This record gives sequence, C-alpha cells and structure tokens, in this order.
Amino acid sequence: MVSPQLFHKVLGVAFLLLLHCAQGKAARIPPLPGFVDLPEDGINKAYCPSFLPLADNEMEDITCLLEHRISRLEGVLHLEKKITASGGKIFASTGEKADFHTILTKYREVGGSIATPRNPGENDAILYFVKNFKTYTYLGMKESIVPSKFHFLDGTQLSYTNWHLNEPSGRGEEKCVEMYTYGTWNDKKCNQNHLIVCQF
Ligand code: MMA
Ligand code: CA
Repeated sequence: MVSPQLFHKVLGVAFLLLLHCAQGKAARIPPLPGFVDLPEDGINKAYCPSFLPLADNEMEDITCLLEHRISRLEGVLHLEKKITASGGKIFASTGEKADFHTILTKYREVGGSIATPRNPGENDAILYFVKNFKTYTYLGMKESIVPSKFHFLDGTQLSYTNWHLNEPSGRGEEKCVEMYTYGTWNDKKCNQNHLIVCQF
C-alpha cells in the first residue's frame, strides 16, 4: 500500500515534470547577482549567430551560451593577471605565498593541483606568474630516494626538464624544485616561502 504522503510527493513531482515538458525547454540559468541578464530566450544571438529557433538546437544554444559566459569570466581573470592557459591547462595564482607542504593542502581545498610543467609552453605559463610576482614558485615534483633523481608527485618519471646550469646540486639535501625568474629549475629545501601557482 502506498502511503498518502508518498502519493502526494509522487503527484507533486509528476506535476512539476509535466509543467517542464509542456514548456518544452530547460530551466534558464540565472546570472550571478549584479550581472546583466540575457534576453528571455536565454540566448545571446550576437555571440551564438548559428542560433536557430528549433527545439533540436536547444542543447547547442545552451552550450554556446555557457561557453560565452565562461569565456567572459576567463577574460576578466586573465585581464587581472590571475589566470593563464597553455594547452588544455589553466594556471592560476593570487600572489599568496607558502612553503611546499602548505601549498599542497591549499590546492586540495580548491580542486586543483600544484603547477607541474610538462612542456616548454606550460613552463612559460608558470613563469608568467613568477615574473609578475617576482617570486620563485615550487613545482609539482620531488626528489626520489635516489639522490639527484626527481619525479612528478604521482611518482612518474620527469618527461621534460629545464634545470638551471649545474642543477640539481643538492645530492639528497634539497628535495623540492623551485622555478627561478629565468624559468629554469633549482632543487631546493621545501621550507621556503614561495609563490602559490595552481593548475586546473
Ligand atoms: C643555494 C641554493 C641551492 C643552489 C645554489 C646555487 C648555496 O645554495 O639555492 O639550491 O643550488 O644556491 O648556487
Ligand atoms: Ca640546488
């Protein structure tokens, strides 16, 4: 036997679904407070010129609209020198500083990870912040139990390196890796107050 409470809940959900289907469109995404609202149909036609008023295209239109909103946010953050991109990665820094282990916990809080350059383009993207804030940063790599042999934090071998001349030189005494304002790398103790650069 279905209880009267459950029956009412089912009825409520069915009614909502019916309303939604009758309208034939997905719920509109409201803008953040203080942001300009979009036209009633939710489509910015200037940005999404391929817009056709067909129900079939609804997902494409919503995707286009969301891409537009995201690219505007990225534009603002880039203008403020808070983010930069390389390949598919976004690198970010607020200019805050911390030692290596504090940095690692900071990234977890925001769903990112420590900046880890895997090619010259990514190295340049990280260097952008090192130069802007005139502060060295730690990279997502550590010395292995074999002195002078470094690996990514997931344990995999370094596939790209950019060591400064005569580095690494710590021979087991410098377990972290910092980036100089030249973009080159130095093995260093992990207790320095360095720039936090995050990757997403
Ligand atoms: C410091 C320290 C080392 C680095 C050398 C380079 C004296 O030690 O930063 O990690 O290799 O300078 O001269
Ligand atoms: Ca060194």
